Amino acid sequence: MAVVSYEIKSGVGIIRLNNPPVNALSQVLREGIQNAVVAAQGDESQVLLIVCEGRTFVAGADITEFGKPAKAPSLPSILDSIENSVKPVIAAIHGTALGGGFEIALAAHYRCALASAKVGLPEVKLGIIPGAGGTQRTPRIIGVDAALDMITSGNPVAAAKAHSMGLVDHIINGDLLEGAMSYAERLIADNAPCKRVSDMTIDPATATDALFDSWRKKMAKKSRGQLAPQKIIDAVQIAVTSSVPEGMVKERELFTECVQSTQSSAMRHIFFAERAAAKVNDLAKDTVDRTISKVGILGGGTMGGGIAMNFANVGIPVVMIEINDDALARGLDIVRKNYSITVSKGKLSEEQMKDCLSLISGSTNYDDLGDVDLVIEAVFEDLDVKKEVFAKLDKACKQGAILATNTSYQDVDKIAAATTRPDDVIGMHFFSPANVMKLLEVVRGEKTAGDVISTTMKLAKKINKIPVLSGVCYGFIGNRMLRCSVRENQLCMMEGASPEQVDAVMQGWGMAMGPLAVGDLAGLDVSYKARQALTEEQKGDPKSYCIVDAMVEMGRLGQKSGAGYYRYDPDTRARSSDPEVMAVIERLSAEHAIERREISDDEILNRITCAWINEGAYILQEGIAQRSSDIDVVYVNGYGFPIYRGGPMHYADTIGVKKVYDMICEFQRQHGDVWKPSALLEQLAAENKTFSQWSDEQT
Ligand code: 3H9
Repeated sequence: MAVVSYEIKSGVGIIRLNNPPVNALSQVLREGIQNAVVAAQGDESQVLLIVCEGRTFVAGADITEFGKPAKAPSLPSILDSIENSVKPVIAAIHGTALGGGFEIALAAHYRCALASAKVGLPEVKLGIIPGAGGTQRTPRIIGVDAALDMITSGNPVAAAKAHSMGLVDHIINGDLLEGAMSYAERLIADNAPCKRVSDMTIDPATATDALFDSWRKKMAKKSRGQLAPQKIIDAVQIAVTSSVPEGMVKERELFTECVQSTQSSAMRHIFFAERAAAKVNDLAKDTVDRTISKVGILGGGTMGGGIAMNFANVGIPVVMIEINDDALARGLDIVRKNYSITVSKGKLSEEQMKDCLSLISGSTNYDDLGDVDLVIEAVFEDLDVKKEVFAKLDKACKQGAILATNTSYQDVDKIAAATTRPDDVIGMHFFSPANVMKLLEVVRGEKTAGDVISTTMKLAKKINKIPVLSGVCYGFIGNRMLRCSVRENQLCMMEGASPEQVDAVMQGWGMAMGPLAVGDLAGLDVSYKARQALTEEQKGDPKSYCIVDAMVEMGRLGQKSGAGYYRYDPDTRARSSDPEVMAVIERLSAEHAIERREISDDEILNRITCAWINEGAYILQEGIAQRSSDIDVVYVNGYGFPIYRGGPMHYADTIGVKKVYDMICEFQRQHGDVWKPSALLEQLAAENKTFSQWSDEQT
């Protein structure tokens, strides 16, 4: 079928777009729309209807074309043709009309949408601003404040709400084409005019400088370090005093500036990386997924409860198993409280909460796992305990059930070996809070069956997680790299930095929080306890953990005990510096005969980021991660890495792999073999290649 086809029915000129999978506005589609609209001006049709084949209306510009030389016709010129059409143009929306897709709809004279459709301008999530009138037309319809909310958040708006805001004129229940045709015929009968959004104006009283300033401040805080949100505000402000054609010229300049920025390139990288991460390279083509209709969760702690919610939220029944009635009641209560918080925030209705809760049952008997298709173990992080649990699961669960462990460090192969069916065993490493965090590390054991991997990856998407496949190693992808950066933040403090300096550097660079503040939040005892299970060799250089151990041994466990690297106000949790901590650090430096020195912010940044990158390179060379962008997805979605820097491996590609290699070699000279560069890093530096190029070559 042609990318764009045209026919006239009952006076309606139907322009059908068909560019699977999401009708992105690639050059052929743009050209096809332009030609169809222009040609239709002189034919016998009375109105034009733009409608899409497939699963969605146009989902926006073709993101793969960004950064390449622009090819005519440009989207703004097509929108000119649409808006200046002599006969009314109607956009008929199903699925999602996003970005350039919604901008087409805004240039049309009427918009109708299926009740299930959504519209939105998600460009900000790609580090850009709408570049085809979105910032100029939207505020004319819904006002400046609502437009800023919609465009700076990038969140889609459901059809009913869009209708109430005036963004959509007519809602269709039932068949899209039938509904759109009868709407078009009604417009013909009414002799409806070409209603142009460009003819609308913005009331200046609703668009004061103070309003724009408050949005600038709000976005500087909410999207710290990001360029696009500020440019969106600039563009919307321009709309107040300019005509749409004038405003679009300026909007285009701002759009171009954003598209060319390293921030947008990083965010586009993450967009494609998240989609690539779901793909498993070596699965047999004929792999048939297992059906997951009921799930068992072993352990009703914070983690188990959070995991259970993910399944209930998408209508999959869950049975939670605990060791006794009290523990079970506590577990179910955690879930109830979490849902109540969501209801109180207005993000869930009472009715929805009841539906979800009705899907979660509890038991203290393993026999109640007999009919589940997947069980996820979320018990204490101890290999022996987990092995015992898996031996029991092996007996209790039916043949064909997937047996998953939520371990964050333990050896999935050893856990699998405790069963008679290691091919059914897999790791599902959720991140805390498990009902909120998007990342899911799916850990394939040596014997995990292909259909178990495939089922788990798809199930992750179903429960709205972003899955990344990892092989077995201590800490998998994320925590293994984290250990290396923690080593460096500890050593920087031993050599002269303060917790405040380390946190300020990393937060200032864009991390959601400084690493030491994160430690306080997670609880310093967590890594302390994990370390107790390690041999001296596995623990590494005592200088790299003596500070955190001292904190724990002083009872400074972090926020939960009111003090860690910082002190916390018991009522407000406000953080303050504590001279006692500096005294401990200085004492430990002296005990280890380290002469403290001034450490530059750059050194801290480079040591922490290079520690991630070098370990990431080892992870790639060992085949633990499938591709370098998977590592980026893990860091952006699980570790507070700034999306606009694209993840550690993309960051290395951006600043230059050779430069990173040279820094690491220098660190090795200064600090020893913990900094031994990975062979892969060395190879890429020699060949002047990026991680991304290398990953592409592997598939
Ligand atoms: C824009 O419009 C700028 C304008 O203002 C100005 C221009 C001048 N381009 O997500 P899925 C691919 S900026 C190219 O798995 P779903 C995607 O990579 C754009 N490719 O499906 C994947 O490929 P593969 C503003 C795209 O059903 C496949 O399609 N628009 C694009 O879960 C399926 O995608 C956006 O930011 C694209 N625009 O979700 C919307 N979109 O199979 C971005 C998708 O090879 N898209 N692909 O892995 C989305 O949010 C989701 O794809 C959507 C469907 C909700 C539409």
